[in-house]
Amino acid sequence: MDYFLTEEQLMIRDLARQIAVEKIVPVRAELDEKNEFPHETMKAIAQADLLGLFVPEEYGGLGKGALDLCIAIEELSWGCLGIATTYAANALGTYPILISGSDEQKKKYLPDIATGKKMVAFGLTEANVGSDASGVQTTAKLEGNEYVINGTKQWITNGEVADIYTIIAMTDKSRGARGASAFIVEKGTPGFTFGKKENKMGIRASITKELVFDNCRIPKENIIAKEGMGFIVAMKTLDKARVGVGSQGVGVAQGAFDEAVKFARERHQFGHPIISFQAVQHMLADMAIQIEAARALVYAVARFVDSGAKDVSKESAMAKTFATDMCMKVTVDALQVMGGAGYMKEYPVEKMMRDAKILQIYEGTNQIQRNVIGQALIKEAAKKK
Ligand code: COS
Repeated sequence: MDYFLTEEQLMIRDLARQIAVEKIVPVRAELDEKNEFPHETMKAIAQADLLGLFVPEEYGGLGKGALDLCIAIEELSWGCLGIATTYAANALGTYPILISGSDEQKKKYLPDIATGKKMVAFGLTEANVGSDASGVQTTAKLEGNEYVINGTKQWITNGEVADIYTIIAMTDKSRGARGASAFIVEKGTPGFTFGKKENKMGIRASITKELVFDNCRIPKENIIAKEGMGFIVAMKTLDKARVGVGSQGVGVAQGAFDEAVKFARERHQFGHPIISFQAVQHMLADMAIQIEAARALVYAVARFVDSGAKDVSKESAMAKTFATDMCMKVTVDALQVMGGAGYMKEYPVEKMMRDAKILQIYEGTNQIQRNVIGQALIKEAAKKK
């Protein structure tokens, strides 16, 4: 279907697909097996200027919007969600600076992020804080010209790989969500170390680690926005990023679907290719419908984000939920079409199915997304009264 993408968007799509085909598909199984970071692929992505896609031109980026980023993420996810997660988490970590950072912070950090010289990670989650994001236990105490940070962040994508970390810590625990603040912490700061590398079910080409802060002192200028604004910075960051998780779902589902179609044409049973059987055709038809519906929603929401709309929470949550629930179903069904072959590591679909599961969990579980949508519906209904 023609989504009336601009010439530039079509170029981004083709470029990201080319990287997926040439640099991702040949290595994805090995990276998955070895739980290894995609150094070479990330270099290729940086060389293609895709790391600077969403960074404004004045800071050396391409100045593109949410839809452009979704298109790139979708194509990289088609190749490997672990690599696409590494790429998307870089944007997630940069959003707090882009959305609420000072001019000085933007000037200092964005040019290196745009070229890929420096990578970024976002640190909100903790051992006891996932869905309940306002319950952050990591603290930041102002002492003279420095904030002293103590606490541990868990399951952080790009942990240790990244050079710049945007994290949420409590500056006033008594104020709940309003006591949280956002900070920039650079790798190498004394008192900032990393925990173990997580051994995950899927997205194994992405690196997930703990961030450990033990009396880590950072300059007071590293606060993003003001004290007490951290929760809102985190929420706005997630609002902007979640549509991108939707595009990850579309990309992985498309990848699994393409594999299933290819296999169904080649595999013969009862003297015929299995794609000639209606049972298989109906499964493929349902998969195609769901992928296209999710893509249409993701692109529409990304355009809505690009319109500058003030509140995109509900729509972003809808795109994330619909596309990632779809992705889980489509990857399971693609494997089913392939039968025993799909279950084997010789084919990429079992990996895609393992990878897909995280999409219903990270950047807010799909249950939390439904809460966000529910709250928005209540507010809208109250306004109509
Ligand atoms: N944009 C701007 N402000 C927002 C906001 C948003 N999307 N969502 C909430 N806020 C504001 C509220 O308006 C409120 O402000 P006031 O103090 O002025 O009233 C404040 O933030 C607290 O909001 P709320 O009471 O709704 O917070 P809750 O603790 O109930 O949490 C959810 C809301 C569940 C939506 C939030 O905790 C969440 O998104 N959790 C999931 C986090 C997540 O994605 N974790 C995964 C790891 S991060 S990769």
